[in-house]
This record gives sequence, structure tokens and C-alpha cells, in this order.
Amino acid sequence: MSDSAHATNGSAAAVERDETNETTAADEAAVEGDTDATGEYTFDDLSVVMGTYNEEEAIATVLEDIDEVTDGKAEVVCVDGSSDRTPEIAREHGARVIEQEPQGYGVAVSEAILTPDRPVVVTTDCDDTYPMEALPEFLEEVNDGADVVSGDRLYHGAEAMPAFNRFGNHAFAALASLLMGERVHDTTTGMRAYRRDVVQDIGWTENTGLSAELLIRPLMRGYDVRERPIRYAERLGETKLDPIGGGAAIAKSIVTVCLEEQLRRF
Ligand SMILES: Nc1nc2c(ncn2[C@@H]2O[C@H](COP(=O)(O)OP(=O)(O)O)[C@@H](O)[C@H]2O)c(=O)[nH]1
Ligand SMILES: [Mg+2]
Repeated sequence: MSDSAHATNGSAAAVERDETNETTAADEAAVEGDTDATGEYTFDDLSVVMGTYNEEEAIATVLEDIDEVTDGKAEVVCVDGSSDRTPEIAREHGARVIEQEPQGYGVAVSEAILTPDRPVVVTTDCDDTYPMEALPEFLEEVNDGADVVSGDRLYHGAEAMPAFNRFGNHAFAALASLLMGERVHDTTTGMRAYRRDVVQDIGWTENTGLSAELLIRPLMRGYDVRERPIRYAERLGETKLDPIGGGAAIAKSIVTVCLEEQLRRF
């Protein structure tokens, strides 16, 4: 894994893309081992947060995976708008559930990221598409100095993603890269780790486009943002995003947020 300088707020942003996504026993030992002595974050410092909207097919699997990978130590927060049994299943699995009228992805996820008191916050979707096995590696990157670790689904091809979405995601990444002047590869991924300070210190404005905003604003403010390849699996249950209307909203968010951040620099 390559090193990067820890960029301070206001300095040039560091975006890296690593070519490996292997989690080894050594990685897990590094995350779990001897943390009091080193002052590094452990799974006890981690909150995994998500919006949940009628995800009863997937939620048990997602929460069991988090439990298994983090040895039951990570806190889980679900901001839920479901009319099915999702919130009951979440509570049965020990998650903290915040009920909210369904108002879109970003309304749920912005509440979810601002809820935890723990210093490291990881977002995911509640659809079994994201690899919870990557949590140790994400935490290790934060311990290595990253402010944001962004799961790049497109590196490995994201074959489980519908072709239209995959094309759209490549286009969003190209657009954002052009407007930021920094190459990014996956702007709409749902799996990222953040230092809590980053999510608390920035004001979030977008709804469907929140995922792109969560990458673009920290990057353009000089935080240490690193993309790391992740595997992406087929979804359990139905998507909640309308590909055409949602795609247009995301493109609009990318343009708006990039322009706002460029103006903020002057
Ligand atoms: N609470 C809440 N969660 C939502 C809402 N819209 C989407 N979600 C959740 O946000 C996550 C992302 O949505 P998803 O359908 O997976 O979008 P996709 O990955 O683009 O297909 C999932 O866990 C959804 O259940 C909403 O209006 N309210
Ligand atoms: Mg999803």
C-alpha cells in the first residue's frame, strides 16, 4: 500500500487509488492489536451507518456481516423510513434505529452520519452490495492518516451493477474529475469511512447527490481522501433510486457542489 502525506485542510488534496483490496489476517491484527498502546482506532471506535428503506430482504445479512467482521464491536445506526419489518429486524440485531419519513437517500444518510459519537463513521447501503470484509482495511487507512476512505466499485469492473448505472457512474466520475481538477474514479459509492470531524465540520446540502457531495467537498477542502478498490455484489431487494431522475439529480449536484467549492477558494 502506498503512502500519502496527510493533507491539511486548505492544502492540496491527495487522492490515491490502490491496486489491492485484500484483507489479510495481518491487517485485522493491525486493526485489533495493541490499540491502547498505539492510540490507533479500533472497532470500538467505529460506527457503521446507513439509510434503510424497505430492506427486509437484506438487513439481517448486512448487520450479521458487520457483527462478524468487527467482532460485535462496531456500533450500527439505521435511519429508517420503512413500512416493512426492516426496523424490527435491525433492533433485533442490536442496531440503533432512528425513524424518519422516507424523504430520499441524502436526508436519511446525512442524519445517519451526524448521529454517532464515535470518531470513525462508515457508510454503507443496506442491500448487501458492499463488502463489510473491507472494514478492517478502511479503518487501517484512517489510522494511516486518511480523513476519507472511499470504496471504488469501478476498479474491479462492478459487473453486478446494471450497465446503465455503470455507464452513468463512469460519466459522473469524469465530470467531477474535470470540474475538480483531480482524478476520481467512483463518486457515487455508498461505502466510505470518514473521520467524524470531517462530517461534522462540513455543511451538507444534497439529497440524491449526497454521496458525490461527501467525496467532493472534503477533497476540494484539502482533506486526505483516498479511493480504495472494493468488490460490488448484486443487490438483495429492489433499488430505491430511479436511474434517470436520480442520475440527473446526481449530475446537477456534482456541478453545483464543484462550483460552490471552487468559489469558496477565492
Ligand atoms: N431512510 C431512507 N433510506 C433510503 C431512502 N432512499 C434510499 N434509502 C436507502 O439508501 C440506500 C441506498 O439506496 P439504494 O436503493 O441501494 O440505491 P442504489 O444503490 O443506487 O440502487 C439503501 O440502503 C436504501 O434503503 C429514503 O428515502 N429513506
Ligand atoms: Mg445500493
